[in-house]
Amino acid sequence: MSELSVNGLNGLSYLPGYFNRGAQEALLEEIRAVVARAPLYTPAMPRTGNAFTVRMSNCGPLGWVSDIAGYRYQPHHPDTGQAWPEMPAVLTALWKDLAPNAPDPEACLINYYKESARMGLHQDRDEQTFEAPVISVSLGDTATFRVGGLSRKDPTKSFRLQSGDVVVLGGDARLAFHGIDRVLKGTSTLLKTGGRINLTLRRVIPPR
Ligand code: MD3
Ligand code: FE
Repeated sequence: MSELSVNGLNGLSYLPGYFNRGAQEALLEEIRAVVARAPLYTPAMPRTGNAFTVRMSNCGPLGWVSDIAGYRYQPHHPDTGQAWPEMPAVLTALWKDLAPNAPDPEACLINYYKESARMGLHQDRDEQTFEAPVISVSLGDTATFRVGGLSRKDPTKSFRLQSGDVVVLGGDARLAFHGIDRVLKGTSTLLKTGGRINLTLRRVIPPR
């Protein structure tokens, strides 16, 4: 585990290779089962309705969605109207391992990047609490991701995320600007047709 230093923010930890190849394959099977019930959909940007280049799904009691009306968490899939599938036990175990004092995760956002997909610089602030960290798992092709500071104007640093890597965004880093610049084609054999999956585990509602 290593602390990444960006703009002096505390709470940004990087765990390269947290999941070995066998564990990545097992996790991928769990995600395939989720996506079989809650298909990847194409979110739209608020106001403009422009399509995201990333396709998404969720598991857990809540899921993050975006459409012309805005960003929000909701308990059902925007297309099927069905409740999101349960969060796989391996993900709740990951959370317990890395955020033992945080309340249970309520949402796991599944991002699927094809070769040309990107995610612009943004903050994760649609949750009603920022007490818990966000925990990210990367599967498939390597991505270059960028992390800045608490202001959009702050300088950014870029890092590579490989299949099996985990990042914990806690403390001040929880509200850092970040994004995915590109996915490096052909860098992993995990996904037979290439691309990248990122999972982000989140607590949405303050604990009671
Ligand atoms: C959170 N996902 O879903 S995860 C997102 O790889 C998102 O799909 C990216 O941003 C992805 O909202 C990045 C890794 C990450 C990196 C820096 C962060 C998440 C972060 C900084 C603050 C909060
Ligand atoms: Fe984000």
